Amino acid sequence: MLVVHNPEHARHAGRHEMFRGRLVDCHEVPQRLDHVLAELRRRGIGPQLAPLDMHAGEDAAFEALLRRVHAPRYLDFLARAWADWVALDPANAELDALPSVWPVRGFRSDVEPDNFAARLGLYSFDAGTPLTAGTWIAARSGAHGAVLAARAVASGSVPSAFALSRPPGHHAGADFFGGYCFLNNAALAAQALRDSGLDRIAVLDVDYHHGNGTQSLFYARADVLTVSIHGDPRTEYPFYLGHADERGAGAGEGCNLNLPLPRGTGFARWHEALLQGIEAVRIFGAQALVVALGVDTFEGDPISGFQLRSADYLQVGASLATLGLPTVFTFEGGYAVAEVGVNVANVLEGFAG
Ligand code: OKP
Ligand code: ZN
Repeated sequence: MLVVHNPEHARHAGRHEMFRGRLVDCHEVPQRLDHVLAELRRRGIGPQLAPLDMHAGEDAAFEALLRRVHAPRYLDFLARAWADWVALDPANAELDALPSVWPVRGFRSDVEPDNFAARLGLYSFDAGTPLTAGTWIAARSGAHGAVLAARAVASGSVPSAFALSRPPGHHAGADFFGGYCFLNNAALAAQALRDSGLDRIAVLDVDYHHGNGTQSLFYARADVLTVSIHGDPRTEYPFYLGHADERGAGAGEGCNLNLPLPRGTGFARWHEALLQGIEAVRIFGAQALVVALGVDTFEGDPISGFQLRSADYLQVGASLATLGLPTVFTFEGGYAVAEVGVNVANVLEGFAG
């Protein structure tokens, strides 16, 4: 299992997120990735490479891919956002930028405002995703790692790869951030697999939260199947997407599968949903698989509501491996910091058999 880790990840370090009227400590912290990498090293899962070990210098194909999956004006906003924020007031350098105003139904999103707060809101959907000094460099380096992992798998040089990065990606859409996500690593990996000549790709999202960004990016496409198993959006974040009746649109009709489960769901029922998702991937005829790997389904997760135990993740990996597909894993959620390494490593170990 090739591991492409992101050495820039800690440059994205949020101070706080808005929750119930207060700024609270961030759940999505750098130590999450450190714990995963340490556990993979302890178990000898590797080789472990950084993006620069795999591709030095300019990667024009990656730049072009980024601008096809994400809107150029959104990327340009992200690249400049921190400088714009600090230019408002030098004291902002010690604060995170959090949005507080959004264009809902009936407002215009075609005109990009000059006002920074207004642009921050145009390109986001929650106040829980701090934009910090190193957010862009961290997200961009992680996205590059996901694409490099996908290329390595597509070329056949490795059967599977884990793009170990943060911030995570599956909530990010073509032109918006939210849910701790800025660039959609899983979607970029899927598109990179397509660009490498594979015709049919499946993205299977096992994070506790619905992969709304990934769903929206591929919703009208027949070449990428998106499947997500998650807490029912009637009660669980991201609330406004992820229902079972969302099946895809136009040419993509039938190419999206949502498997929402109630808060409190344990492994037996969750694993039935996983088998259903795996069967959909098989029927679709996918030639490669992207697994959006969040382990916030863990019973000890501080912000989630499923009841998986650490040992269950071995079975998750083993079940995914029955597809026998070239596979790219991306790292998504998992906020029980002390256990996140063991849980992720168990999936990868179960997958490797
Ligand atoms: C990101 B990923 C908790 C509120 C929920 C957003 C959760 C984002 C999850 N205080 N905030 O899918 O793991
Ligand atoms: Zn999650």
